[in-house]
Amino acid sequence: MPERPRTVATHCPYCALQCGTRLTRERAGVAVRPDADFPVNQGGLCQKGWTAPAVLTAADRLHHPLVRRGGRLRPTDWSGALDVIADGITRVRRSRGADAVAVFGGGGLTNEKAYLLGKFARLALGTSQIDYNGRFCMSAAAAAGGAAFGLDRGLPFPVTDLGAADVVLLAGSNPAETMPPLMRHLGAPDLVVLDPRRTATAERAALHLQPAPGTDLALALGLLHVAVTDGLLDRDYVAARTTGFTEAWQAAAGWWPERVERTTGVPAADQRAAVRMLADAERAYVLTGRGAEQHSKGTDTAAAFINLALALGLPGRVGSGYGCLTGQGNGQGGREHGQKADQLPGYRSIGDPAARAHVSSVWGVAPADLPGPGRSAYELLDALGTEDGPRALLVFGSNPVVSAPRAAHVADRLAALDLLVVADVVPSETAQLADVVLPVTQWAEEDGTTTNLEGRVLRRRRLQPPPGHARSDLEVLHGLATRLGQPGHRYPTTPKEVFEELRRASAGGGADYSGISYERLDAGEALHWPCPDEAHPGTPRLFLDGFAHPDGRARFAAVEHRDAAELPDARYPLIATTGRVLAQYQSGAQTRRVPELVAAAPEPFVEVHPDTARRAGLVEGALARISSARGTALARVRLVGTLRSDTVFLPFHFPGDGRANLLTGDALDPRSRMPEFKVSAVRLEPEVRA
Ligand SMILES: Nc1nc2c(c(=O)[nH]1)N[C@H]1C(S)=C(S)[C@@H](COP(=O)(O)OP(=O)(O)OC[C@H]3O[C@@H](n4cnc5c(=O)[nH]c(N)nc54)[C@H](O)[C@@H]3O)O[C@H]1N2
Ligand SMILES: Nc1nc2c(c(=O)[nH]1)N[C@H]1C(S)=C(S)[C@@H](COP(=O)(O)OP(=O)(O)OC[C@H]3O[C@@H](n4cnc5c(=O)[nH]c(N)nc54)[C@H](O)[C@@H]3O)O[C@H]1N2
Ligand code: SF4
Ligand SMILES: [Mo]
Repeated sequence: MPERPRTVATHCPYCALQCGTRLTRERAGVAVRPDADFPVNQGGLCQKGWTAPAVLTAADRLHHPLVRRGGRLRPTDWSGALDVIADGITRVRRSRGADAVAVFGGGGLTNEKAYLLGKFARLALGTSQIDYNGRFCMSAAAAAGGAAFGLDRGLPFPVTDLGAADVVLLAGSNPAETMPPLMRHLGAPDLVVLDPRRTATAERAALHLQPAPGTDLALALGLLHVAVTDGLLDRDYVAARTTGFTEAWQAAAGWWPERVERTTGVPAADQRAAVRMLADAERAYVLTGRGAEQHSKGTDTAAAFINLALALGLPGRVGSGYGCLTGQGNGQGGREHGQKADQLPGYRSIGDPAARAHVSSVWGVAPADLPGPGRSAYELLDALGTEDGPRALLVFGSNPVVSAPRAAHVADRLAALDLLVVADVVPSETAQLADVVLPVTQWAEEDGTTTNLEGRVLRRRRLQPPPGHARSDLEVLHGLATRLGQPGHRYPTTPKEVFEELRRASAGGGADYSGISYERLDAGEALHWPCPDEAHPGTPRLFLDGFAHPDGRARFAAVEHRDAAELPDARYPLIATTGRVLAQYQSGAQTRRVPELVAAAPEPFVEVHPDTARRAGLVEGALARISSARGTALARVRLVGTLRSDTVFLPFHFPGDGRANLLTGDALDPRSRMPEFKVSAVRLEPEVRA
C-alpha cells in the first residue's frame, strides 16, 4: 500500500462556491485550511467550511448497512442489505413494471455519482422515474437561461470577473450568508439588492428594494419599462444580438413604475434609481438567486430579469452579464449528467433522437432500450405509493422529509412505499423512515469531481478511508446493478473510470467534458466546460462571439406578471417566505451534527415585524404557531424592525415540528416544475403549552 498523503488539496463539501481547501490529518483529527491560491475564495472560508470535518466523525455517523426488521433498523452486512434491496426491486418490478421503481438524486453528488446514478436508473432499473433535488434549486433559472441563451451555465463567466464591475444587481440572493467568500468579489461594485428582508447582503447595498414576496416578476417588468421609457435601452446591442424585443416590450409596456409600486411596494423612484445605476455603469451584472426563482412563476421571473439584462446590453460582453447563483456543491454538474427526469448526459434532452443514439452507443445498448422522460421531483414524491405511482424509491443525496415542499404529505407518501432505500452518511430524517439504509463515504474519504457555480470542473481528493463499513455510492450502484443482472463492467467503481466514460457520453453535448481529464485537473489547469478536446483551454466566458442558438442571438421572452398561487386572506393574512441562515446547510442533516454550528443556529425561528408580532400577541423569544392551509410549524419569534410587516421569514433547516416545509404548498412552475417555496399564506399565533 502506498503511504497515504497527510495533506490533500480539495474543496469544501457544501455550497456551489466549492471553496478551495487543504486537509491535513492531525492527531486531533482532520484540520481544514483555506487554499489561498484558489481564485473563488482567495483564502476565505465560511463557518460551515471551517467546521466541515466534524461531520466525518459525527457521533451517529452510519458505519453499517441497516435493514428494518420488526419495525426497527438493525445492522447487517452489505451482501444481506443489497440482497434485500434487489429482491424488493425485482418483486415490485414484476408486479407493477419498471416505472414502479424510482430514484431521487442530489446536487451534492459528484459528477461521477450523478452520471452513474442516471445510467443505473435507465439501464439497471429500466425506469423513467428519476429526478433530484436540483429541481427545487435552480431549475427555474436553468429553464429561463436555456431558452434565452441556448445553453444554461449558472455563471457564464468566472466569479473573479464580478470584482471589476461597477454595479451588481442581486435579485433574491443573500450571499453574505449563503456564500460569504463571494462577498470578497462584491466589495468594490455598488450593489442593488432586491429582497423583502434587510439581509446582511442588503446592509452592504447602495440601494435596497424590498418587494413583497412573489412580486419580482412585476418588478422586473417595471425595471424594463423604466429602461425603455427613460431612453436607456442599448438599441445597437438589441438589434445586433437579440430577437423578440418587441413582444417582450409589449408585455412590459403596461408596467409603468407607479403601477409596479402598487403591486410590489417598491417606490417608483427606487425603481428608476436602480435602472439608472445599471445603465450608467460601464460594467454591470444582473444575478438571480432562489428568492426570485423559487416561485410558481420562477422561470418567467428569471426570464424577466434576463430581459432587463439584454435591454441594457449586458450578456455576452466581457465584464458584464447575467447569471444565476447555483446553490449546491455540485449543483452545476449535478444538472448536466442525467439525473434529471428529462435529461441524458452532456446536458442532452432525453426526447432528442440524436441524443438517445449517442448516449446509448456509449452505454452499449439500443436507443429503444432507454426510457423516456419521467416525473419531476415533487410530482414524483407526490405519486409515491399511489395506484399508478412508484412503489419503491432509492434516495441518494437528499433529505426530502425536511426539504421538500408540503413535507408532511411527502412523509406520508414515503411511508406508503413497499420499499424505501436511503444511501447517506448520517441517519437523516428520511433515512429514519427507510426500509434499508446504506452507509456511504463523504468528501474527505473519496475522489471525484464537482463543477462549481462558474462551470469550472474541480477535483475532490481523498484524505483518509471511511469509517466502519461505509462504501462509496459508486460501489453501491455496482453491487445493486450486478444483482439485477447487469454486467459489472457497465458500473465502474473507481471515479476516474466513471469520469472517462462521462467524457465520452458528454462529447458533442451542451456541457461537453470530453477534453477534461483527471491528469489536466491534477496538473492545476482551470477548466470550465465546454472543453471539447484535450488541446482546448476550456471556456471561462461563454457567449462572447454569439449565443448558443443557431442564429447566435439571445431571445427576449414575452412574460406576464401573475399572482402567487396563494394570496393572503382573512384566515391566513400574512406571507411566509423561507430561506437560509449562515450556520446551517439545507435540511441540516450535516450541519445539525456540528457543535459550533448548532451553537450558532440552534433552533427554528421566525422573523416577524414588531407591529405584526404585537397584533398576534407575540414577544421576542416567544414560541409561535405559524399555520398555513397545509399545517402548522412551531418557531421562536425574532423581532425584526426592518422586515415588511406583511411578511414573516423562516429558515428551512430544522426537522420535526419546526419544519418550514410543513407550511409550503404544492404549486409548481409550469415550465420548470419548481415549487413555490417562497410564498405561503399563513397566520401567526402564540403556542400555548400545557
Ligand atoms: N448557509 C447556507 N449557505 C447555503 C445553503 C444553505 O442551506 N445554507 N444552501 C446552498 C444552496 S443549495 C442554495 S440554492 C443557495 C441559496 O442562496 P440564496 O438564494 O441566497 O438563499 P435563500 O436564503 O433561499 O434566498 C435568498 C433571499 O431571498 C429572499 N426572498 C424570499 N422571498 C423572496 C421574493 O419573493 N423575492 C425576492 N427578491 N427575494 C426573496 C430571502 O429573504 C433571502 O434573503 O445557498 C447555498 N449556500
Ligand atoms: N422551504 C424551503 N425548502 C427548500 C428550499 C428553500 O429555500 N425553502 N430550498 C431548496 C433547495 S435550493 C435545495 S438545494 C434543497 C436541498 O435539500 P436536500 O435535498 O434535503 O439537501 P441536503 O440537506 O443537502 O441533503 C443531502 C443529504 O445527502 C447526504 N449526503 C451528502 N453527501 C452525500 C453523498 O455523497 N452521497 C449520498 N448518498 N448522500 C450524501 C447528506 O448527509 C444529506 O442527508 O432544499 C430545497 N427546500
Ligand atoms: S462558502 Fe460554501 S464552499 Fe465556501 S466554505 Fe462556505 S459552505 Fe464551503
Ligand atoms: Mo439549492
